[in-house]
Amino acid sequence: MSRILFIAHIDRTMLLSGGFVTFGPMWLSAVLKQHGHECDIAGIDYKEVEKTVAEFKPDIIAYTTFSGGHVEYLDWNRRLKQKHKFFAMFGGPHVTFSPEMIEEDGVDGICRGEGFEAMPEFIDKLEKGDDITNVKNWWIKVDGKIYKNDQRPLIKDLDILPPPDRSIYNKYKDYRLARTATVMTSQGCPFNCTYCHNHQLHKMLLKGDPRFRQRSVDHVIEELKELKRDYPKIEYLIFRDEILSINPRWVKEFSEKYPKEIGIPFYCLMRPETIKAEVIDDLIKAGLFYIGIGLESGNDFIRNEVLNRKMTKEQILQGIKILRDRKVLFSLYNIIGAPHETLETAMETWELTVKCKPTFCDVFLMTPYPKTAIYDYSIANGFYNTDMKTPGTYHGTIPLKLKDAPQLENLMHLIGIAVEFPWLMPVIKNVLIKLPLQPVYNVIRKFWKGYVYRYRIYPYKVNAVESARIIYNQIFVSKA
Ligand code: B12
Ligand code: SF4
Repeated sequence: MSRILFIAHIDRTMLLSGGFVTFGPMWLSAVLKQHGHECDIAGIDYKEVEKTVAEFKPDIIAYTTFSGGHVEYLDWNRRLKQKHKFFAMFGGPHVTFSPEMIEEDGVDGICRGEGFEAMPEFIDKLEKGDDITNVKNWWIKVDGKIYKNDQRPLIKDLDILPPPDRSIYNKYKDYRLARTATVMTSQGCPFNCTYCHNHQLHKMLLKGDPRFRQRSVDHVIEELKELKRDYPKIEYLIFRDEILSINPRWVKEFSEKYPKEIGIPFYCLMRPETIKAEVIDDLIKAGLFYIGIGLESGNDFIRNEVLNRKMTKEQILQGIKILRDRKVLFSLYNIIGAPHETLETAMETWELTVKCKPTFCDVFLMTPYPKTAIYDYSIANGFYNTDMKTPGTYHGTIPLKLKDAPQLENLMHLIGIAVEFPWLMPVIKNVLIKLPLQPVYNVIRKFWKGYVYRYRIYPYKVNAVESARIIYNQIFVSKA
């Protein structure tokens, strides 16, 4: 039996308001517990991590890395290594695509891609003192020498997995108090948007590996029955799948079983051109409360050539009409700051969004993650900043070289309001985005978002205790 401490990003405000947890550790913990191991988690900040290490005394520290956040984990790991003896392993999207992180000081092993089989197999060998240099998916450093192994096939049937182990988060009061929980029914996405990790994953697939896998409806329902039993406060579910409703037959079965057995209102994501009336009707029957849609850009060249979204404006408007005809609440998510973006192209995004009349519009700054197609495109086409770092948020500064960058950054904060009140756009475009008032615009964006979340797109109202905890966390605890 090994003691494994997962380190993953934990934001207590997000735990309470959105039940936001990291699925990798939760799911891996469930699998590892089946193999008789003990698991814990930490990740609020270094102080919490250090305290947990001292108390839990892990044999293994297992980091789930996102690009950008990995830098902090490397630092934490070096500091921990000075005081404690443990095996430091790293998994998650960052090391999957940047496995050369194995060369960093203090990194003992990295797991590329799926960990469900790779992690227990590796730990079993480590525990027994067997050769650990030849386990598939792993890059390993032993006595300074690096061993690089091939990928293994993906698990074909996700139903063989136990449900994610939510209990590792129970030590956080904010999680126990949360009225929203997150769920994942699938892995992968068949599309190839240039800024997303899926096209990178597709390149790593072996013959016979599917691009998209979904658990059976019954398997998901069993998990949700447990969730209802263990967390009776839950009033809202967020399906974290890239696209929940890719398979209409699955949705039909879900719409028959979910309302009877679970009946909790839910949120999910969809692509506009995949919106079909029958599927939406089934989702509504199941309990759809609110839906998130990536519009991304109103400029055809940026949307289809640069971002590879492959959908026309007409398709977007048709999909949105289906939602509006049924009075479904929906958010549109847009990206500002892609290669070739100018104020004019961003205005096209605003115009198309206004035509769609969403319940809410959220806008993010383009962040090209290392090894993605958009990252390579940015370099090849002169948009790359040599001092570009991977930012930890989509709401800071535009990392690419764009002539209108400062104005676009200001616009990102104000565009949501300008979608709601289009008559504000002339003053935003001609005056406000030219002023150096970004911190003020940031506050305006956050207030607007808070308002919409409170009054429009959550099925319950945040109560006084929750508000007090959220404010306390934001001031004293949360890093985000
Ligand atoms: C849900 C989600 C969120 C949620 C929850 C975040 C969280 N902390 O989990 C929210 C909305 C908050 C979010 C925020 C962000 N996200 Co996000 N998010 C996702 C999403 C859709 C699902 C993640 C997930 O749970 N996957 C399912 C689990 C099972 O997969 P997994 O984590 O990869 O774990 C598997 C393997 O990687 C491996 N593994 C994982 N950890 C470990 C550890 C060890 C030791 C081992 C051996 C193996 C292992 O085994 C697991 C099982 O196979 C992914 C896309 C995706 N489908 O993965 C993007 C994704 C992870 N997010 C991404 C990004 C960029 C972000 C943000 C940085 C965006 C931003 N700038 O604000 C923030 C960062 C927040 C943070 N620091 O946590 C990127 C990461 C890209 C990259 N190169 O790192 C992804 C890949 C999407 C994309 N753009 O391509 N995100
Ligand atoms: S549709 Fe969404 S999840 Fe799928 S590749 Fe595009 S951005 Fe990624």
